[in-house]
Amino acid sequence: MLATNFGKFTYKNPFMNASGVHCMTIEELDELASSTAGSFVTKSATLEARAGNPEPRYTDLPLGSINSMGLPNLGVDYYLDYAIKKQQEMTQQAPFFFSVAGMSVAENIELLKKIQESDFEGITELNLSCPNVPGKPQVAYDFPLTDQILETVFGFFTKPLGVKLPPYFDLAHFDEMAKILNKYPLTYINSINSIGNALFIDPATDSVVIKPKDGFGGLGGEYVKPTALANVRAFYTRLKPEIKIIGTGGIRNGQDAYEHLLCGASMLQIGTELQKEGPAIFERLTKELAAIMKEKGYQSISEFHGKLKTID
Ligand code: RRO
Repeated sequence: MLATNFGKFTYKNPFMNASGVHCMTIEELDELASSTAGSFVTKSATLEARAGNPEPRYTDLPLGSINSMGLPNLGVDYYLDYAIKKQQEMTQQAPFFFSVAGMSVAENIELLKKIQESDFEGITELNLSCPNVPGKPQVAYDFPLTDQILETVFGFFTKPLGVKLPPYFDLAHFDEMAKILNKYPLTYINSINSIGNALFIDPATDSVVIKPKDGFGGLGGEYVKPTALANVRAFYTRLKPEIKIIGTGGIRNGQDAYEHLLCGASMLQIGTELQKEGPAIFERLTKELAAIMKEKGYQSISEFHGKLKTID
């Protein structure tokens, strides 16, 4: 009932983790692989391992979360070794996702060359939207730079590739980014990364709640759902149909998942709520989404996928 088409792949259900949550170590990745989730993605990797920003660097908030992790990860070789071993063991036909986030254009190219030359057969996600590395602006807010990176990457990269995008807030920006993305043989885009550089104040202490960047960090959870839905919808109506969409942002229950699918998402990633509930959340979400579909008389996602109604 919950099977979802994603280009030439079919997943048993659309749910997976959002990169960064429950995917730093082999132990966490194995827990996702053996959970109810339809797939999973590894923590965005850099060439060398990184410790990330000083703690506290993640806090749950009343309606979501704020983080400034600063790209902590165990280095690309750690995840690539795991991925190549894991892909042999997996009984599912559809492959999992491997995320990379270089700190420069040159590092992104080097990371993707490494994946291209490796035995990894899954899908690669290029994260162009990390909001939390001091002194490094989010790449995907620089349109010419994004275009230039994609042009270079598709000069040599022949495996399935998607990009993780930050939220956009203006129709002109959706138009401009879609025009760039449509030039390339992308497998998918993932919208949205956290809303960058939010600020949360603890009313009891008059203080910010995370240490890095004087409290500025990426906002996730319930706060961001309307922005995430807008980004999924805006790209679904602008991108060529070969480019699939992963909807990420504010999914806490079956209704949130249903809305992302209605806007045109084909896979769904869970960040903040997975952090709060752990991998058992996937069982709950699949049940809740199936119950909504049953109530509405749908037998498959394809019957309502992308079919958001507007008012004449
Ligand atoms: O590690 C992080 O601080 C981080 C990354 Br790379 C990202 O893409 N999104 C986010 O909210 N945090």
